Amino acid sequence: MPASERPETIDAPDAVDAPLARLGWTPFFEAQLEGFSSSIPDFSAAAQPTRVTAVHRNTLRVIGVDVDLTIPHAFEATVGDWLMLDPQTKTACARLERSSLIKRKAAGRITYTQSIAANIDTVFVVSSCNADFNVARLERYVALAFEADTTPVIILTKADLSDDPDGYVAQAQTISDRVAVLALDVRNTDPSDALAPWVQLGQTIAFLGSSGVGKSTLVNALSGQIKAATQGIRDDDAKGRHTTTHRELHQLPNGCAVLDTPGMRELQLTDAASGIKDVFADLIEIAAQCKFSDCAHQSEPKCAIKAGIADGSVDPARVERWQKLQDEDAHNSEAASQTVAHRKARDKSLGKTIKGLQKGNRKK
Ligand SMILES: Nc1nc2c(ncn2[C@@H]2O[C@H](COP(=O)(O)OP(=O)(O)OP(=O)(O)O)[C@@H](O)[C@H]2O)c(=O)[nH]1
Ligand SMILES: [Mg+2]
Ligand SMILES: [Zn+2]
Repeated sequence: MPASERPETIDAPDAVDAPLARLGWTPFFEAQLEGFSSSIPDFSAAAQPTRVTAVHRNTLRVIGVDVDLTIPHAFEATVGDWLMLDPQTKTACARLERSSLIKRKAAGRITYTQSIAANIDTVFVVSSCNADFNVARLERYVALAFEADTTPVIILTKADLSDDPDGYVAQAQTISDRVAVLALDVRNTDPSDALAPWVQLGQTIAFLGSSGVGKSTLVNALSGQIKAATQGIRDDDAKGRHTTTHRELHQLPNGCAVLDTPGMRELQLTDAASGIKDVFADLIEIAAQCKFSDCAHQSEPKCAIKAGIADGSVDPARVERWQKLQDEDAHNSEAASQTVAHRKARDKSLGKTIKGLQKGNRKK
């Protein structure tokens, strides 16, 4: 891995409260505390920072210094968020600004955006050297991570099961020259050294990928103990059994926070235009040479992308995947904003109806 791909600076843990640093607290959050008490109504001066480690149907689990509580939902918090906890009421009185937010189109018919995690520094995009491996899927995850302002790293597990792990690595390396790619045999080798550049005190890392690729196995290997259940995959198609069922933030002995997530069945992007641009930066650079600035690279004259395909310097399959992701993202972003607009309009008209009823009642 080139040195340039390693994280340059790790927030100095001694600049902030050490026990909080072990939960991922950095100067970015510390700086937000000043001025809170005056600017936020209902803010308790005794409020203390706590991190959301799990989101349940009706509650959040928050952990802080000498705090481990279940509290009601607040501020649309997601896993990884920092909430200021009022020790008296045991409720959240503020959510800190996020350093990053990973979101996707929620699975299902109605289009809305689902937050997956906040305040993640590094996203380990996990796939395995078997039938799960798929460049198009990896590109999606990498776009998601770029869009969220995190650093993506591709991890290819089960190197022990492949005759040619280097072949998988080479394919994954074609995705982006900004993304480090590692092949690991997590069964027989401790991954701590290979992942050490990212797995540091005060950092927060997240494992994302399909079911059965070995995310929880990695979490357990890094912690040196069983934090999460793991289970064998199906023999016929190498698919996992959805062993992890909810997102949970764990603490590693070295003070790195690590998020284990359930395998995603499908990952649809929404509002990810800039993340997609980051992944396909090479094609965007070439497309800048097309005669027309809005060239669709189909039948336009003097199209640099088509010229690249013709001379073999551009992979037509990659162009197709780029266009497909762009279209999907545009479609989902539009549909999601319509859903929000529809909800707002519905809430407004419902509000009017209620007000009308209240008026009617008062007249009676
Ligand atoms: N041979 C081999 N098996 C591995 C490796 N990493 C994980 N496994 C196995 O893969 C299976 C699935 O691993 P899990 O860690 O449960 O996978 P997961 O990604 O957490 O799956 P979900 O929780 O369903 O999303 C388990 O049987 C692991 O022992 C590896 O590097 N080599
Ligand atoms: Mg798991
Ligand atoms: Zn073109």
